[in-house]
Amino acid sequence: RTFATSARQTLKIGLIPADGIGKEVIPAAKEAIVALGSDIPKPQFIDLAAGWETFTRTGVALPEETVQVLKNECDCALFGSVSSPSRKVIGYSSPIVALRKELDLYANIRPVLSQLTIIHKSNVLSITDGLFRETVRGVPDATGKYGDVTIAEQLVDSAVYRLFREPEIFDVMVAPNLYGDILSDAAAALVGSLGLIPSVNAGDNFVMGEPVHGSAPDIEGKGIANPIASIRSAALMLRHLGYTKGADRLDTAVDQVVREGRYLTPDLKGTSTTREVLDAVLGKL
Ligand code: GGG
Repeated sequence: RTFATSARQTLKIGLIPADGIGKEVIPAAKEAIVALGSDIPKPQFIDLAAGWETFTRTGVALPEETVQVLKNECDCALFGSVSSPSRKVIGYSSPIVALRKELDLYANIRPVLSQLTIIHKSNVLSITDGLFRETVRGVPDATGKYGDVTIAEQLVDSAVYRLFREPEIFDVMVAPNLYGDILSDAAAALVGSLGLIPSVNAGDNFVMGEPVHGSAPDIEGKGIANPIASIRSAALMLRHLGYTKGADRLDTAVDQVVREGRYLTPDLKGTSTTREVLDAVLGKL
C-alpha cells in the first residue's frame, strides 16, 4: 500500500540515526534526499533521539517525545542502527522493536536483489511457528486476495542451505523476526555486503526506512561506513510513499556507482570513504 498525496507541499522526515555508524549513514541519506530537488515535496528533517547512547544519557532508550513527534508531525522516517547490549540491562529494551510496535509497522521488508515461501520451524516449534505458518497460509482464504501468488514453505534450516546453493528459487521469503534477520544477513553475503541492503518498516499509516546493518562499533567514527544501504532505504521509503521518480533516481545513481566500482567502501573491497561514495552518488543524481 502506498499513501502519497500529490498535493503534499512538504515531506516531514524524522531522522533517528541512533547508535554507531547510524550517525554517519543517515546524514548521507539526508543529503541524497535533498539532492532530489523538485522530484519530491520539499523535505523538512526533524532530528530525533533513540538508542543505547540515549539510554546511557537519559535513562530512556526511546523518549516519548520521539514517538509523539513521529506520530503527530512526521510523514515518514529514517532509522539508523542500534547497539543493544547482549546482557539484560534493567530499564532498557530495543528502541527499534518498540518503534515498530508504537507505529504499527508490522512488516520489515528487506529486498536483496536489485511466491512466496513461508520460513518456519513448526516441526519443532509447533505452537509459535505453527501459528505463524497457519496465519500466512490463511491470508488468501481470509481476504480473497493474493490469488496469483504461489505459496510454498520451507523449514528454516533447509531454507539457509537452499539459499546458498540455489538462491534463484526464492522470490519472497516471509519469516518471523529471528529467521528473517538471519536469512537477510545470509542473503546480503550472497550479493556482496550488508552495507548494500536496505529495508523499510511498513504499516498502513507510516513507513520508516532502515539499513539492515547494525551499528558496527568496529568502524564507528572512521568515516568508512557504506552509505548505500541508507540511501537505498530512503529510496524504498520514497517509493512506498508513491514518489517513484525520486526513488528511481536514487536507485539508478547507486547502481551506476556500484557497477563502475571506482568509489567503494572497504566492505566492498574498496578504499573510499563514506563521503566519497556519497559524492559519487550525488554526482550521478
Ligand atoms: N539497522 C538495524 C540494526 O540496528 N540492527 C542492530 C540490531 O539488530 N540491534 C538489536 C536491537 O537493538 O534491536
